[in-house]
Amino acid sequence: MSVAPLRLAADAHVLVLTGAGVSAESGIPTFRDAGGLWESHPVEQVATPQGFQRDPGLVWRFYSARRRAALACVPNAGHAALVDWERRLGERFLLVTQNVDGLHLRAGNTRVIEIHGSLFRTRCARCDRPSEHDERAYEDGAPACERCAAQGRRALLRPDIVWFGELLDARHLSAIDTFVAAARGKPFVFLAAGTSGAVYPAAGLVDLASDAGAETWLVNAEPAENVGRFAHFLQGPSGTILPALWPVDGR
Ligand code: BJW
Repeated sequence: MSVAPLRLAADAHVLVLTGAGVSAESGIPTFRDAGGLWESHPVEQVATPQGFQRDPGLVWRFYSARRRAALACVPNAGHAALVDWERRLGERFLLVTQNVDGLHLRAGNTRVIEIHGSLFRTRCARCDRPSEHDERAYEDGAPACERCAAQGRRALLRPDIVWFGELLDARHLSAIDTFVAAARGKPFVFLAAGTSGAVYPAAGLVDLASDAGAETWLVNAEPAENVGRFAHFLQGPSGTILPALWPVDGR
């Protein structure tokens, strides 16, 4: 596939939004494609607070299996390209990911905001103790919060994932706003990759960036639901397109 490289000004800011498609070539299933996660696991059962209340054991089995699967996968060429973009742009780069698989961090990106949480963090469903790194699998029921237990309260631990109907972390949204404000009036590129553009507020970031003057690009296997809001659409696998978009000798 031939891809005309991006032409980036020396002081360009680049905001990238990634979704499940970016990890597909690492072997992690997407959500809404044929054979995707929602086909075998109804979203309301495993990815809503109500589903967790109804059957916390089922939810933990779902996330335990995904923890194991994600740990067995490795980042692909699309992830590696974004590490290179960060290395070249420094503070003028920000990666916002909807993915919870940790592959961007494992690839080496540090300027990453995991807006939908992380498979590898666990928090209490009731108290505000900070979430903790956790790679364990819980197959025999949901674990209890020891801090709550010490205070005589019964509470369960849950995956630190943003489920449907839950608010995103305000600090994350504010960090994105700060980046966009810094990019306003400067050469600014917004690029979304591997996402269906179906879930908000992530699907609305293209509008935030456009309003701040960004040139907008979508890299996706299929036209996303919000494809009409992008100025450029490159159809195909992100693992091929992202490395070709801004090759090392591209500036
Ligand atoms: C490739 C490829 C390859 C394949 N290369 N491409 C405004 C309007 C309407 C509704 C709302 C709204 N604002 C908020 C809402 C409600 C709701 C929402 O958006 N609903 C929509 C379904 C309409 N949003 C929320 O509830 C959010 N909270 C919130 O806004 O709170 C305030 C509020 C609440 C209620 C009402 C109003 C305001 C929270 C959203 C949290 C989403 N969490 C999930 C689940 C995480 C659990 C888990 O991981 O287990 O996050 S949903 C799921 O979808 C997951 C993903 O991060 C997210 C996005 O999916 P993604 O990444 O786009 O994956 P896919 O599978 O959909 O698409 C993959 C794409 O890749 C496809 O297009 C392929 O073609 C492509 N692809 N291989 C390139 N190799």
